[in-house]
Amino acid sequence: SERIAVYPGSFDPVTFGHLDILRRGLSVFDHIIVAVLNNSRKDPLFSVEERVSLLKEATADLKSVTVDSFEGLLVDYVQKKKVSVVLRGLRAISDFEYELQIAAINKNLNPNIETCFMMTSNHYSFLSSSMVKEAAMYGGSVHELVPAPVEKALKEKFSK
Ligand code: COD
Repeated sequence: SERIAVYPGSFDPVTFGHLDILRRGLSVFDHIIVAVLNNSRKDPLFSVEERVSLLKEATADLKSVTVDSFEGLLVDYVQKKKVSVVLRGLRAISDFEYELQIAAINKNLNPNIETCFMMTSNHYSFLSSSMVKEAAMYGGSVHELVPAPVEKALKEKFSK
């Protein structure tokens, strides 16, 4: 049977760090569903439609990837998709506690779902969506951090 994982996140916006985990995840899973959180509590820079669309562009060359969005609990979405594995990336030590908390809550909510962590490549270990947004907001170059359509979308957001 196919090994499928859900790769959830805010992806506000998608960076080369996210894409690195995705590509490497494809060496372990046959198919990955990228699930963008549609969260009204957080205040994202990009709408969920924009985030999904930028992810679709960035993953257009990856046949075994689908991009979707979800609301509510991650474990409910994962179960609805009949998947039992959540894929997450781990960067620095600072990610560990946050990721451990999410994984622990999810395990509590649904013990049948496993979280699988992949270590970030050293090259991207400093990279986060929030740093990218801050750099772009002050006119810094994010060319090496995000795909070209994301760079363009950031420029448009901050030129307003
Ligand atoms: N290199 C490698 N991996 C990276 C990098 C990088 N440079 N940057 C980010 N990543 C990884 C992250 O570690 C993460 O695994 C993934 O990419 C997505 O990152 P983000 O920052 O876009 O996503 P988050 O952390 O905001 O996502 C949080 C969730 C959406 C998963 C979480 O809030 C959630 O599930 N919410 C739904 C409600 C719910 O179920 N709550 C209970 C559990 S918290």
